Amino acid sequence: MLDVQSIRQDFPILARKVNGNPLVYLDNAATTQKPRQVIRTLVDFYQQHNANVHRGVHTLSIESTDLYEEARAKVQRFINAPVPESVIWTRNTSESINLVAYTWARANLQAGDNVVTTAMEHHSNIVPWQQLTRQACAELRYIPVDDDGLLQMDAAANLIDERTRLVAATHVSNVLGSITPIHHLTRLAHSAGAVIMVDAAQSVPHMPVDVQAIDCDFLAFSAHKMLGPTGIGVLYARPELLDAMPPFMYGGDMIIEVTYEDARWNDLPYKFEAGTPNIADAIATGAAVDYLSNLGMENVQEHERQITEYALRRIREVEAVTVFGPHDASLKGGVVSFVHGNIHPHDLGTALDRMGIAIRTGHHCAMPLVRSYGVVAAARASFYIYNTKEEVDLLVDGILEVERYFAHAGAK
Ligand code: 7TS
Repeated sequence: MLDVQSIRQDFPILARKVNGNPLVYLDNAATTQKPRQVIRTLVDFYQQHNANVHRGVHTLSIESTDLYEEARAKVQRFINAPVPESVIWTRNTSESINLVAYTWARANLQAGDNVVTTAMEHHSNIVPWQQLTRQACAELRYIPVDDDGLLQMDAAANLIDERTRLVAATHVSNVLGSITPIHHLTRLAHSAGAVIMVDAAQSVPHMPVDVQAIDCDFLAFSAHKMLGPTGIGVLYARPELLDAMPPFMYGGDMIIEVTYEDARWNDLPYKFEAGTPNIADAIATGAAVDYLSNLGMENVQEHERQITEYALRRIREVEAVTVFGPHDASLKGGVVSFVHGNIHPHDLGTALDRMGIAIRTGHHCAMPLVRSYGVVAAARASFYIYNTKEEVDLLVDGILEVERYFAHAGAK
C-alpha cells in the first residue's frame, strides 16, 4: 500500500494554507498537484540541458534529444505500447482526440457511416465527433448509461453495427467515475470491423493500463492529470494506422524532404509532431511516470478505491445529499459527484473554499450527462495518491457546517 504521509512530503503545495486553513485538495480529476521530482526535472532541464531537439550536433542538443526520447520510451513502457513510434506527444487529451478526428476520421468516414460514443463523455470526446459526423453526413450514436451510472452494454451491442467505423469511449467517467468494460467494447468494435479510441484521461493516471491487453487502436491522455506538467499529452496509436493517416499539422520536423513544389513526410512519430515540441514538459512527464511507476499502479488504484469507498459512505450520511454514479467503489475511479437538496453546488464549493477545501462544481465539461440527471450543476470530490480519509472527514464536516449555516440563514 501507499505511504501517504511520505508521499505528501513530496508535494510542496500541500503545505500551504488556503484562506487560513491547510489545503485539502479534492479536485484531482481537473488536474493533479506536482511532486518536487517533476518540478526539479523541469528546472534542471532549463538550467542544465536546454536546447532544441533533433537538429543539433552540439552537446546540449544531443542531451536534450536523448532526454526527450527517453521520456517517450518511459510512456511507452508505462502503457505497454509495442514501439516508441506509437507514442505521439500532443498538448493534451483534447488535442489527441482532435488529431484522430482531423486525420483518421476525415480520411475514413463516409456518408451513411456511424461513430458510436457514450452518454458519459467529456465534451472533448463529443464535440469533435459531432463536427466530423456532420461534415461526413455520418451518424453519431450514444451508448446509454443505466440507473447505476454504468454503460448499457446490451445497447452497445445493438448500436455498433456494420456501418460503425469508430467507437470513441471514455475509460473512466470524470463525473460518475464509472469504469467502462473496455475489453468488451473493444471486442464489439473489432467484430464489427470498426476501430476503437479510448479516452484514458481519467484511467491512465489512476490504474494500470495496458494498450496491448485492451487491444485498443487509439488511446488519449494528459500529463497534467498524472502529476506531470500542463501543456503536454499523449496519443497512442497502432503504428499501421498512423502510417496510413495524413499528418495533422504541417511544418518543420514533420517532413523528410521539401522542394518548392512538394514535401515528403517524416517517419513516425515525427510525422505528427510539427514544429519545436514541448521538450521540457515531455521530459517532466517522464519524471511523473517514474514517480507513479515507483508507487506501482495497482497500489495507486487500491488506495483510491479505499478512499472512494470511505467517501461514498461518509458523504451519503448527509441526508440531503444525492450521489451520482455507481455506489460500489470497485466499479468506479476516485470520483464522487453529488448534489445537496438545499444548497446550490456553487454556494457549497465557495463555502468549502473558505475552509481551504478545493472541490469542483459545475457541469464538469459533460453538460449532456449532468443535465440527464435533471440538474445543471453538481459538486465533485476527486481523489489521488496524497489524499487521506481525514480529508474526507474534513469535507463531510465542511458540508455539514455549510448546511447548518444555510438552515440558520433560511430560518431568519
Ligand atoms: N476526457 C476526460 C474523461 C476528462 O476528464 C478530461 C478533462 C478531458 C478528456 C480533457 O482533458 P484535457 O487535458 O484535454 O483538458 N477533465 C476535466 C475535469 O473533469 N475537470 O476539468 C477537466
